[in-house]
Amino acid sequence: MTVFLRLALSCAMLAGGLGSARAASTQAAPAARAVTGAGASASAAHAVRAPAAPCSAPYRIDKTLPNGARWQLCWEMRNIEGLALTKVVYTPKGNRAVTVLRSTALAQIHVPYDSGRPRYHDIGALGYNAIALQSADCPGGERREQFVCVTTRARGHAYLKSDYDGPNASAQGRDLVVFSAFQVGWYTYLVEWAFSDDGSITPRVGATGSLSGFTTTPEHGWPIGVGARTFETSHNHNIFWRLDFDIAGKADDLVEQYDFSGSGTAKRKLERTAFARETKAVNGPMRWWRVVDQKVRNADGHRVSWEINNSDSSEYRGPANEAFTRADVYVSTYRSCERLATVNPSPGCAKSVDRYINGERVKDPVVWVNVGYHHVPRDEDGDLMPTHWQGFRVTARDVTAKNPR
Ligand SMILES: [Cu+2]
Repeated sequence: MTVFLRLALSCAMLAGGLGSARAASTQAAPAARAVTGAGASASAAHAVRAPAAPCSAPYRIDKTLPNGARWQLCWEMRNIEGLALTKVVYTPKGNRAVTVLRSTALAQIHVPYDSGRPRYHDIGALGYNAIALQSADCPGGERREQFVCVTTRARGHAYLKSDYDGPNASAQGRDLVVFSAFQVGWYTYLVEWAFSDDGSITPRVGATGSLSGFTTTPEHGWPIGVGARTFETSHNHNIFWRLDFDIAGKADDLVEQYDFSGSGTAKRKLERTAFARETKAVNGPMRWWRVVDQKVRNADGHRVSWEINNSDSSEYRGPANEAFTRADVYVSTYRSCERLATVNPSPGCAKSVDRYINGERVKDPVVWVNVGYHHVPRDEDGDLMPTHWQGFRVTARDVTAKNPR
């Protein structure tokens, strides 16, 4: 991975991003309060007005998947973060629209090598490195402004159940997929969000392209090429996402952590921790988080929420001067200048996500998710490098009163 990218950020670049997007989006989504309030019936669906289009046509994505689930969102290519998705609204079949995210984008790709250096921060000017996609790069989809692919793809069985008297009940699920590709030195990063027909969101990044060619001693690498002469350096890809949740609007959103104590015993006990103040958290067995709207309920009277599961991380922990690597999830209160998880470019703002967490009361939660992948090179990585994926899952929890199939 080469360095040329992350040099000076010009004022022009700073001007283009989150701050202005935020300002522009304040009129967005009157759908906010519209979610299945208690008593909303399935038949109400057709009576619900779609939210006013919050962005112009090339930037608007509005897809109804085969099971009737609808996703509406906007995209923009930011100079600093690359692809950002904003005003994300989910409408389950037979239910009302609910806003999920005000915005989401990558917040850093930190790449420390096992030999101690180099230690890259690959995001800072990602938008300039977007790759013009060709038709074959966007199978079954449509390219937007060259750089964004909007498509759908199968996600396997949505459900399957036998019926002894008749045919099995089964259905194939489908995802709306939005992605861009970025060339960062030798690497190509595929930056993708999948919006499923069951209300879940899967953000992930695939790394492909070519190995960077850094070589080291046997203890920090793996022999690549003939014999045992050249050892390609192992490294981590620590990828940070920033998710500005606005579930049914930004009011009343709360982040909770769930644990299930009782390892080694027959019983498991649910333990809820509310993050009323800014908090950093680490992964743990069975641990997950959710962002819940404390007022808006589904037809069963349960609070509407989206769950965050970060169980596929290598959980990289760096030295003291990389304190941002020492937690897997951060919850901050919204601040427009807090854009990146490290090397934050905004003047007058803290430089890294660990510093954003300073005990403030969380009024409008922003969740930062850190997912690590330890890349130990192998012969198959040359050349071209097979895509290795990393990401996490965001799952609807009690948005609808039953499976909205
Ligand atoms: Cu790698």
